[in-house]
Amino acid sequence: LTAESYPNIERLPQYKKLTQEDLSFFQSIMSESEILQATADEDLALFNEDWMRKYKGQSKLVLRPKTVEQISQILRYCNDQKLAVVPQGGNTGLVGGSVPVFDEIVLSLNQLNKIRDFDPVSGVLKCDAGVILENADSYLAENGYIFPLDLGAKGSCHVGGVVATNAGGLRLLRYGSLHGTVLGLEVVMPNGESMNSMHALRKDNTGYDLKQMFIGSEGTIGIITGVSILTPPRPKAINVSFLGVDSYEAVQKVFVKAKQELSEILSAFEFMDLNSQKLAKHHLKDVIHPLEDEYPFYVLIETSGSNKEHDDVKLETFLEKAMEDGTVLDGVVAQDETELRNLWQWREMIPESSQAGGGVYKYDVSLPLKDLYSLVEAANDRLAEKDLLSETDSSKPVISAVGYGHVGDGNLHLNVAVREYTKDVEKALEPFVYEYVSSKNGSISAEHGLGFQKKNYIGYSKNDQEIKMIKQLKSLYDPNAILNPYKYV
Ligand code: FAD
Ligand code: 2HG
Ligand code: ZN
Repeated sequence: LTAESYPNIERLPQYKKLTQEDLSFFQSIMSESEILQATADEDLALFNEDWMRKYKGQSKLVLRPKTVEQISQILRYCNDQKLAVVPQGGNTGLVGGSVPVFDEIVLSLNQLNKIRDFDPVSGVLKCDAGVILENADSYLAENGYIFPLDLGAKGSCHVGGVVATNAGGLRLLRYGSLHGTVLGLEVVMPNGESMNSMHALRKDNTGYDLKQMFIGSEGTIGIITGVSILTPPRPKAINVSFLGVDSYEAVQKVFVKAKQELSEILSAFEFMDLNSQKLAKHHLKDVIHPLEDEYPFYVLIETSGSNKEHDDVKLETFLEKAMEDGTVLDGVVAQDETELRNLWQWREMIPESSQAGGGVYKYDVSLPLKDLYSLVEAANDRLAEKDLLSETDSSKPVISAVGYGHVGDGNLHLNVAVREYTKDVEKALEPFVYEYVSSKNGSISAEHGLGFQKKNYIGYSKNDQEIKMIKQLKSLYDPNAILNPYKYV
């Protein structure tokens, strides 16, 4: 979808259109390799299109600075000239926040990518915002530590990008949110001023905790250039088990038992419905599913600890009990690293599998645990009622609506796999999904943010006073609104 296909969006005339003079300025502060321009053969699609290929901007210029000083100069200039800018990390965001809507300049952090410092005693890592998450984690592994966040996009997303989205990921249950683990940030403000707050302190009660404002701000109020984060010791023993259960009730029972029996070694608790596994099977083709028979729901449990024998005994006892009382119907435990990765892929590949048929509408919500799966049922009913859904009939736009997610965090991912993006499907689901979530006192974004997709729906999760204060902050720090326009603020 391009901005033109959205009836209520028009390019705002307050933003200047790029001129030769502007280009000359950028060329005066950056080298050739740091500036990418659209040409007849190069439409900058990698930077204009999002991961889902759902949103497409028309930027003619991508800047890829290598220093914080350059970022300051760029923003100071853009602010003076009223040129709009979209900060971009690994471009793996799932709400259309990382790509331009019209001709905004893309400021990519992918060349600001150095590890700055690591303290092996405290475990505090300081790095540039553009370091790829997996690279940060590999560096930490060499030092016996682990990045306190892991997600399927780790090979592409940036440390700065995950902080800007406040991504949650697969182990939030164990290591908590970035609001707790990030100890400091360096941020360039829209006027070019740099806020250096790269602290390494766990405790610091001296006034407002300014860094929190940028965690989850989605590039609307400043550009994160450096991150200081507390990393935990890398667990020596990891176990993964993949279980089949017969109802969502049973998923909840297994969760309670897992907390009781595995307590401090539980590091992930994920659930998947049968339809999500069908999509993954279709996508992964020749790979054999871990469980021979089909079950209505699946659970992936990971434990991490420091003593393999101890963890093995705990997991065995837990599984024995859960199978004896019939809560778990079948299950496997990974015997080595390869099997472990194989089990994880049946969870981690769902986002990709669900869009392989053409496209996907994604809803990332928080709901009370008892209501978590009811949204998937309600969405399926609604799509069937509107006659939009069929697994086999290719004249219907929707292939399947599947549910999975981070049960441990009360976070459901509803993915509606479609053959193509259509207004009919979008209208059937929005605001229906948001109304449903709001009626259950949930959040319309648990971890992916609002971006462009949910810009009109913030009112379902924030009240008028909260929205007023968000807007006040935005106009205080970005009075010309040059940063990430047309998005949620
Ligand atoms: P981008 O996509 O480039 O940007 C995201 C937003 O942050 C944009 O609004 C952008 O303007 C802004 N931004 C980026 N960098 C900066 C910066 N340095 N300063 C200021 N603003 C910036 N999310 C989860 O929470 N949990 C998951 O388990 C999870 N799994 C995923 C699996 C897959 C396969 C994919 C594709 C995505 C997944 N995500 C998940 C989505 C998640 O939001 C992103 O992967 C990640 O947070 C975005 O990082 P990025 O560097 O790609 O940022
Ligand atoms: C995950 O948990 C990510 O896999 C992506 O947050 C979810 O694609 C999605 O909807
Ligand atoms: Zn997720």
